[in-house]
Amino acid sequence: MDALVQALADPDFRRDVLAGLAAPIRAIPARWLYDRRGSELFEAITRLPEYYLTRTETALLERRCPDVARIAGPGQAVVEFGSGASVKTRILLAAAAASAYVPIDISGDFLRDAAASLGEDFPGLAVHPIEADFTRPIELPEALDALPRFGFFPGSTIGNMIPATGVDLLRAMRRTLGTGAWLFIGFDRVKDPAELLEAYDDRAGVTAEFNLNLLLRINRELDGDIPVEAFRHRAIWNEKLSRIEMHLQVARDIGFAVSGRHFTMSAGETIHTENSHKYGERDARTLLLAGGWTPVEEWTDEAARFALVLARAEPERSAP
Ligand code: AVJ
Repeated sequence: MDALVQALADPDFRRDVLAGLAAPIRAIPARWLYDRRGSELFEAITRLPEYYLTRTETALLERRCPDVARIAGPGQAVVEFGSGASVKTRILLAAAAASAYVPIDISGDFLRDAAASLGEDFPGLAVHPIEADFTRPIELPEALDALPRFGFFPGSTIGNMIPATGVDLLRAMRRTLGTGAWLFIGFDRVKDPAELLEAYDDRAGVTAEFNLNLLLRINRELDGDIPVEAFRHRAIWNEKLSRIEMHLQVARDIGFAVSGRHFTMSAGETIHTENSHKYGERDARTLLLAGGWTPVEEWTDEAARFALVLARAEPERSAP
């Protein structure tokens, strides 16, 4: 049985978990939070009263997509990076008179289902799903060669990356979309740390369950015996790095095994599981410029909790 579990385990998951648990500062990449259960829990998070992000961004999209459509013009090939959140895509497409829609995601099944249902709801829209890792430049289908390009990256997903990785991603998007393309991107704003902490440590404990689910996943998929009940969810505001961090903190000294390797942790130690960077008005612009995108227009809600920025890949200039 153990041998079977081991043989079926995702080798990338095992590599990341073993390396992350052995590191001096223990950390596991946030992407592994999103197994089936993790994705369900994240959906539940988006409906929590404390988690203002999704609600605020969706209302902003409803209100501002007509402006965006006017600025960018009709006939765009809308390229969505890490699709799946098709609610937001529908708001954009309903306002935009786009010619084509290109959802890019690493998870193929989900991608094809979402693409099929969108194709039905927007007849006349050419849908070209691409199963790929969008952190690297992607060759778009030839059928789109003549169309203007419009990248869509909502959800403050950019906030999951440290700025250096975010800039690499923005540059890869520029390579994928080409000079002259638009990028429409969501940023969560810096705000009162108390409000941020509530959003990442809700009263109902859904975010805690989302975080702790990673340990259950490790035990199940990597033949682990981590005592999950010894861990607690922690959300921390890191002022210097302008980000919320999620950690799993152990309450007592423990020893456990994962994939036949043994680990120990002392009371109070943590495993870092996610970052969610928050950007001020100028921070967001600087990040975009560093990634090769010139901000053109931006919109926020009345409380300036969340921002949508429309940027453009202008021709690169070497002087002055
Ligand atoms: C999906 C990365 C935007 O950082 O706010 C929510 C993930 N983690 N609550 C975020 C998340 C804990 C979310 N993103």
